[in-house]
Amino acid sequence: MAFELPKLPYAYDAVEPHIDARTMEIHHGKHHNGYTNKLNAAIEGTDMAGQSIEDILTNLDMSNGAVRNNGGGYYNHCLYWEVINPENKGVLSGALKDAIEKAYGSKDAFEEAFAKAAATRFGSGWAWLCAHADGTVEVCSSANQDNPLMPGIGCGGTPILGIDVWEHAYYLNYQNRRGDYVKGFLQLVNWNVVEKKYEALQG
Ligand code: MN3
Repeated sequence: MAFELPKLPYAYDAVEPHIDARTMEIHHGKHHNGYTNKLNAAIEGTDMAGQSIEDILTNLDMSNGAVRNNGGGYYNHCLYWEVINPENKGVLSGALKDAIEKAYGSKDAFEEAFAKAAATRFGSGWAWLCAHADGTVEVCSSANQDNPLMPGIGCGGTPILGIDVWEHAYYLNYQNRRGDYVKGFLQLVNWNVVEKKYEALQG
């Protein structure tokens, strides 16, 4: 069964003014769609066909550039649309709030660390908040379409929040002002979704 481009559970203009509708439309309909189609082509007829995207990435041969780039692109963007969902966003609370405060001291300090990881990722890539099975969390970043599920990326755990810092994610509205885009993104985070992902990892 092939991977499918997920439908957004909200309209392209639902995350304005932080992310503009035209950027959302191109990003979802062209970029994410392209990763999805190329991933399907890359795994067709291999042992990876029929596996979950998580299994494919966790066991990936990193020299397989087509699956590394397009499998990463497929997974990363699925997470991105989920965590900027404007519906029932909630506020940071519960066990995730405790874990973030234990690691960073406060939500503000976490946001600073996350924004720094996003700002200092040279060129194209992603910044993440990852959770480990022992309940700890960490911020990190990765290049291109890599992500922490892949072997040897250097930040561990499972991503529960991720920001795309490729220029295609923000250039129409923000041009070179990546920092302003990151600030806008942090206004959009759906903490209810992120918390559910965190809790699911704790068994
Ligand atoms: Mn992108």
